[in-house]
Amino acid sequence: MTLTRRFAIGLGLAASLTGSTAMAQDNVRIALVAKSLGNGFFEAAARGAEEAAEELGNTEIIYTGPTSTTAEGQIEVINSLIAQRVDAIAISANDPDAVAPALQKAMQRGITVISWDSGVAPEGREMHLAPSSDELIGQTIIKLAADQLPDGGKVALLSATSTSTNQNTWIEEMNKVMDQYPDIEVVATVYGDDLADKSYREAQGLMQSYPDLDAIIAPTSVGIVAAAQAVQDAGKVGEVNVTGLGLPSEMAGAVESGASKSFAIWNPVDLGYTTAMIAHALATDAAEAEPGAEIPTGRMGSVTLDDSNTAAMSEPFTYDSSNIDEFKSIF
Ligand code: RAM
Repeated sequence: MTLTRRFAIGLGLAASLTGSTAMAQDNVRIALVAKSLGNGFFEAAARGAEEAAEELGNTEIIYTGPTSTTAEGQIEVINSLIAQRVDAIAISANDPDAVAPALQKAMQRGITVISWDSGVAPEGREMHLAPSSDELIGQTIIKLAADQLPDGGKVALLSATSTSTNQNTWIEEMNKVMDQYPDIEVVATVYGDDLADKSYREAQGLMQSYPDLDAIIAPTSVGIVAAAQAVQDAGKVGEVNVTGLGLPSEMAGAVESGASKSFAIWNPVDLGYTTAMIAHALATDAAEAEPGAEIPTGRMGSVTLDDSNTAAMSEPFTYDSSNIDEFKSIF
C-alpha cells in the first residue's frame, strides 16, 4: 500500500461525503519502466502488463522509459513518476546501483518499487522478478553456441550495455561453466548498448578483428538481430553462427537465412503480465515483499520470494527452424 494511495482514498471519501462529483477514479497506476523505448522485448512485456491491468480492473499501466539505454535517462523517468505520484514503479534497470537513490526516494514517498528483467541493487527495490534462473540462462547461451561447434572454436560475446545487470549476471554464470567447454575460446566481449546501429557495428568489428570467428553470442534481443544482419551482410552465413537471446518475431529472417541456427528466450508477455500482477499486489497491500512470501500472479499462478526477495520464472525455450514459424506471430 502506498501513502499516495491512502491519501487518494481519503480524498475520495471526503469528496463523496461533501457530495462532490469531482471524485477521481481510484485507479492503481503502475509504471512499467523499460531499459529504453523502441525495444520489441519491452513492448511485448508491456502488452502482458496491459493484459494484467484489464484482468485486475481499475488499473492503469504507464509504459515508459528513456530513449536510450542509460541510467541517467531512467533517473529522469523515475523522478517524473515520483512527481506524478504513481502507485508502483516496476523497472528493468540499465545499472543496478545508479538508479537506486532515485528509487529509494520513490519508496520513501510510499511508492511500491520492484525490478524485473534487469535487477536493481537490493536497497533500491522491494523485490526482483527474474525471467528465469540466472544460472540456467548463462548455461543456455554457451550451450547454444557449443552445440553447433562439435570440434570447438572461437566465440565472442555481443552484450547490451556494460552496466546492464541481467546481461552481466548471465555472462558471469556462463563463465562459471566454461571448463565444460575446453575447446571453445571466448575471444572478446563487446557492448552494443541495445542500440541496433551500435550493435551492428560492434558485430562487424568482431568479424574484422577475428576473421576465424565461429560464433557470436548476443544475450540481448537487440544485439542478436543486429549481429545476424551483420553476418548476412558480410557474406558469412555458414561461417559465423549467431545465437543468444532473441524474439522469434524479430529472428525469423535470421533463422531462415541460416545466420542463426538457434536461439532462446522466455515469454516476455508472461513476464510483463507477472510483473504487473506483483506490482499491483504489493501496491494494494494484498501481498508483502519478504523472504518466503508467495505472491499470486493471476493466470501464471504465483511466485515465491527467496532470501534476497527475488523470484525466478520459467525456463528459457529454444527456437530454431523447426518451431520458429509457430511462435513468430506471438512475440
Ligand atoms: C534486450 C534487453 C533485455 C533482455 C533481452 C533478452 O531486449 O537487454 O533486458 O532481457 O534483451
